[in-house]
Amino acid sequence: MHRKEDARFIRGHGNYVDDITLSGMLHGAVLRSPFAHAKITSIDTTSAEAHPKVRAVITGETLAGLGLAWMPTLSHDVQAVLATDKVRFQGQEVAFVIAEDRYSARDALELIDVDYEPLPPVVDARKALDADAPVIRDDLEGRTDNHIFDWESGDRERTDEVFAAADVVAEQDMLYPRVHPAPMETCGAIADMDPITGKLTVWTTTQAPHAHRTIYALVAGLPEHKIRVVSPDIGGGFGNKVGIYPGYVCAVVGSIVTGKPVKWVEDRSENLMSTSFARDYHMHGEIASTSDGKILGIRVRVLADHGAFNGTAQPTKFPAGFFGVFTGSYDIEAAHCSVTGVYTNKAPGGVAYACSFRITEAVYLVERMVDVLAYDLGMDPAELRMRNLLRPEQFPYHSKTGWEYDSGDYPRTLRLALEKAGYDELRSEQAQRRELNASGRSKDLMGIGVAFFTEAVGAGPRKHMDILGLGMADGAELRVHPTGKAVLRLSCQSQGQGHETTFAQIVAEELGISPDDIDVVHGDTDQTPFGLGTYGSRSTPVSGAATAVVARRVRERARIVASAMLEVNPVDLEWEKGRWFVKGDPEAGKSIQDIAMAAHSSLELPEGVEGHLDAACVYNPPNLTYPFGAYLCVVDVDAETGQVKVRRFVAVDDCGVRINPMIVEGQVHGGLADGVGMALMQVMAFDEDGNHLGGSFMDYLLPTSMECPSWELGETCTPSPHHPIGAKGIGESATVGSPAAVVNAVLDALKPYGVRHADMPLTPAAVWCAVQGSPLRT
Ligand code: MCN
Ligand code: CUM
Repeated sequence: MHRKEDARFIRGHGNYVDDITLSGMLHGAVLRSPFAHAKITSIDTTSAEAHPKVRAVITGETLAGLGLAWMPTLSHDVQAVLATDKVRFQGQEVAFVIAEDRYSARDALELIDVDYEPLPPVVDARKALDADAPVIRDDLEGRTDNHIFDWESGDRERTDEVFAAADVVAEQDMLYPRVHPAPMETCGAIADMDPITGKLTVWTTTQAPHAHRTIYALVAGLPEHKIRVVSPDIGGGFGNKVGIYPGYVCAVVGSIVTGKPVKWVEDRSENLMSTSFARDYHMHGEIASTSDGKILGIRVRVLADHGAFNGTAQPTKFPAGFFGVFTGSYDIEAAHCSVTGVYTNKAPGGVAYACSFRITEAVYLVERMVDVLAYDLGMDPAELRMRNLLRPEQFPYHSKTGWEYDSGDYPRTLRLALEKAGYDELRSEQAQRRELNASGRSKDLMGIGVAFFTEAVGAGPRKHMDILGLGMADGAELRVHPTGKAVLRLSCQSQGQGHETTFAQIVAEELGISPDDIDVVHGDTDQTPFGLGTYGSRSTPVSGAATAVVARRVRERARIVASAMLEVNPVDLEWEKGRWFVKGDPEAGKSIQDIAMAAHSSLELPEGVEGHLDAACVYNPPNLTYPFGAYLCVVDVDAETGQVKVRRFVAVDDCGVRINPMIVEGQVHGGLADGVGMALMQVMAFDEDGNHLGGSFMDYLLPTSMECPSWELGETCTPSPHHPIGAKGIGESATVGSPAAVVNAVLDALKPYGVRHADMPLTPAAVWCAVQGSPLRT
């Protein structure tokens, strides 16, 4: 089925925040810090206020007067809305100008005079805990260092024992660099405080409208029914639109101060420099095995760079997200990891870019470590994986770090990927190529990279998972109108994933109503039930389950109505898609449309049965879902220029039952392109003063069709046993699994040069330096 929403998108009729214009609307712009770390000694806004088109200038001091200078982050920290004391990263919000038009607001920024006293910045996370490191968060009481948290998982002692007894131990330091999802649409908001009704409406780019509303309620002290958050069409979120940004809060305050609606939409550089980044994990991995390649244990130490405020959005009990699944897809005896989070003078964030709550980092780590081990053992990396993958009979599998993998048949999926790629032929082609290289007849290298991943998505069971105290369940409401058309209301919010299509398909499958007759309403807190929103590929696992459950409840209500219509006992009715009929008499039946009309009619219903045809549900998932996949990448590398070309990419994904195969493939295509981008091109770089070096698309590179091969997809289907329709999430799988496949492929190409590891991004310079055996200078 084609996507219902594309009819408006491909005609240019999407309705994004910046398309909305309200009567009398003013425009805001943010003044940002040029320094990574500096004391603010004074801010003079006189000239800006004198600008003929400026209506107001808001500073940290104005906000402090309202008790709004600081706001809570999603990780139990606070973040400056507008700086009052210091600036803590380049691009931090310092003042907000409200003017009659966007250009005047921007012009007036230049009229604001701020005196800064620069302070030494902490740029390298590895130096953040040094005794002489400047303390970034001196706003927090009693704070004498840049330490945020320590978190560990697994059994340290048991792991140490396993390592002590192992034949082989391989160690490797690796960095998953700071990257940014860079969605097509940047972030923005329009705030409209109605002075008569006291109702605040915020149109905003949010992946989690209900969570945002509750946070506004808590921060502003307004009751929730006086706040309406609307998330219209969104041009990509990728985790960038989970958090609340200072610009949103400034727009709200601006509307209160001026009595007019205020629009604030950031530009591309602001998006890249100040909004939620991803990764920035410095990892030290160790892997232990027998000499013939049975993996015994994995041990990891991580230093996590969280920037100037701990603004990552992770479930409360999981400060390092779901990094705990770093044991990957393998049957091992023991594992342990410890993660230390630190502050640095960089933008806050940390949940973004299809990360599945840090499973991107975990999968990259374990898949690189398996290749490092293969290198040391002189074993084929695909064979090493096959030897250690969990076996189908081990499911449900209880991992050594406490996760319950719901279902899987890993060897089948890996075998399929190897067959599709023609693995043996590729290896023989490579052997021939290496002969040519060795005899100096060619400098063209070829590499084959394999990665196998398992994700844990669909957060999550309320008793284990909450964000800022809000449990991670989601509501759904389904109403069938008298004519048999339906409306489904969801708490999650699509940013391009196609929910208006796929969620209609779930109802269609359960009730036999055409998906064209089912309207999916989302992204408006006044119109939808409460729930935590779309991220961590949770919509299908949680809201998708809620949708199947409400549809089934409606079906059961329909059965009672049908029994009254047919004057039979409900137990004597049988369901076939779209109708209830009398067992043994298929002719005597009523379609769901007939039943819907009857449910709204004067038909007498049994005692205690209400009329109409609707249902609601709050779905509290019993477990996460565990999608998985096997990826294989083939690259050609020019040893003389360091240029990498991705020749082929085979991706076999298993996300259980696929609701819409085309949408699933689209999700995978997008994620694979992300992986090529991260592996070869992307990094948010900083100089030693903390200047951001990637504030535009000239420096922060996005992959295009030129860098991507024609993806070769395959699938296996292992339904989730606890999900009502057996579906698992897919939205982040390819971003999680693909970087390791590409990096493994490049390093496989460089094997003859004795290169075992090199960090992303594997730019031509990085590859060339690795070949030369010289350190990369950035
Ligand atoms: N789907 C399906 N069958 C399945 C699983 C999913 O047909 N077995 C469909 C779903 O119904 C949905 C889509 O695939 O239409 C993605 O579903 P899901 O895996 O549940 O992920 P979410 O809908 O929760 O989307 C979130 C996920 C995340 S966290 C990031 S980051 C990301 C991603 O989606 N951001 C995206 N993919 C994106 N795609 C687009 N176009 N834009 C983004 O911002
Ligand atoms: Cu981690 S990016 Mo998605 O979960 O929105």
